[in-house]
Amino acid sequence: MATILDDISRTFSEYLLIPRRTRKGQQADQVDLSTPLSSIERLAAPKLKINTPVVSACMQSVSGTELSIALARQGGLGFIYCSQSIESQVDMIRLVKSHKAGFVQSDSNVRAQATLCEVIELMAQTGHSTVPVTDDGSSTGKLLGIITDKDFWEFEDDLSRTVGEHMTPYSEVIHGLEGVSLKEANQLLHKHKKDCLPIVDAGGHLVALVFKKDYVDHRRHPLEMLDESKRLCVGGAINTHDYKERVPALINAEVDALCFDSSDGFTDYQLEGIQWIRKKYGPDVVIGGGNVVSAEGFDFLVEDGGVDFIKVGIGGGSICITREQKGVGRGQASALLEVANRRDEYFAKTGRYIPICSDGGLANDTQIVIALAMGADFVMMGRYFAMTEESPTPKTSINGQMYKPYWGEGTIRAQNWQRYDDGAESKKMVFEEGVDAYVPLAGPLAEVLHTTLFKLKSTMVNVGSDSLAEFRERAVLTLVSEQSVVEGGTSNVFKFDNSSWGNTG
Ligand code: MZP
Repeated sequence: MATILDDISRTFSEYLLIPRRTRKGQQADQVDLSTPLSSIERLAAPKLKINTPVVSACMQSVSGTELSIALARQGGLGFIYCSQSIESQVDMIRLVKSHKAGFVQSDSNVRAQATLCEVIELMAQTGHSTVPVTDDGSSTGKLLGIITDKDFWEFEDDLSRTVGEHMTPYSEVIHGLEGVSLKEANQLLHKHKKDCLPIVDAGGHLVALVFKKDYVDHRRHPLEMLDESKRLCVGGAINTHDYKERVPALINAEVDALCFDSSDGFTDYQLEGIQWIRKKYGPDVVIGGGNVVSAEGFDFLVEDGGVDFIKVGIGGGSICITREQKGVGRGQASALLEVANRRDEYFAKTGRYIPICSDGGLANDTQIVIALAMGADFVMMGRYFAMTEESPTPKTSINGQMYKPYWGEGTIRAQNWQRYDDGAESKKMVFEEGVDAYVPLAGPLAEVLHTTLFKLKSTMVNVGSDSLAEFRERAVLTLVSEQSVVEGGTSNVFKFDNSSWGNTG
């Protein structure tokens, strides 16, 4: 006969945090939100740590290039989806990694014979006001000079004159030599009061450009997730079907973390995939596994597979209908509590700490806070990021409101056959596990996330915690009754409806 668990499948909205003592001097702006994304062996430093405990879902309508860049700049990590060809996933990863390397390849170049009119057109097209002049007009040609929008007056000068007549010639261009470090390049920019530093090789060919604005930008994003070469970090989703081809390609593109994207990770297929990657690439590559919703699933992927982090959650996603369609899943709070408990037992027994990611179903900022209090090291979100300006879908106006399309990976639209079949050969999708929907546009990622994280930090102060580890340790939660949920809202007051003020003038 089937086993019936004693506990009810519970969700985040059924819990509240009880405040703990706040120490003198504890303030939201001093809370540290950094968290490990890879296993920790006996208190050694993790291979990968993120500065903000949020990652974006491995979904077509969420983790595009622009979103992954925006999220990495806020200290989180985007997981570029694998429901696309290996080549296009690799291209997206490369785009994120090359976004702001400090050294960038020049993408607007001219020959000295070009006219001012042509260079004005180029500047308007690319938005760049500094253009290297090379012998063949390419980004790797011999550098002859630099022309900027300060070298001519568009409405005064004769625009049929050549770039060569107006540019700063190479002999007067402050430049760096190939091999110079980013720090030295920035020092040259500072010393010579320049905005752009061309880097040339021993033969005088253009290699890269370094911009002052990138340095300033970096200083403005202190939590930015950078790799050792100062490039933005990015994750890549993988599946159990083509990992033998996809993983080498992603590793070659220098992806920072891999993550199996599967609604059910408690399978021999995923175990084989993890073991294959470990055997080929050793312990250094960061691998996430899942999804699981039980201690048994955790043991399977950690003890047998050796994953770095575990994703928890089946059926809670905002666009997910797996529970309705298949009768599989578990309330997200119950799943997370059980897996986090097993993670702590495993740590006590082995000294190996496995970070846990709560994936899907976070309906508001409060639930993010509760998930982190319950033991998640970080959260993965789809809907939340789909609502931002940077998600890859187009803005759409419906009845005067702006929306963005958001669809599940288990929809026919996502054409993601591998994820939802039984791990064998791909086959035609017989039923959908996700829906195709719209979400309201919330604004730029940085602004939306800033509010969420500020709320999180302020709750952490209520619980007397300076770090996420301390938050998990000190958190005391209580189940709430339906009546206490009602009590938590406003009561017996007339609420002003801001939106109606505009209508009534
Ligand atoms: P949410 O943040 O929108 O609530 O949930 C995002 C999560 O839902 C994803 O990270 C993934 O685990 C899950 N997901 C993605 N597609 C489907 C589906 O089509 C799904 N059923 O459940």
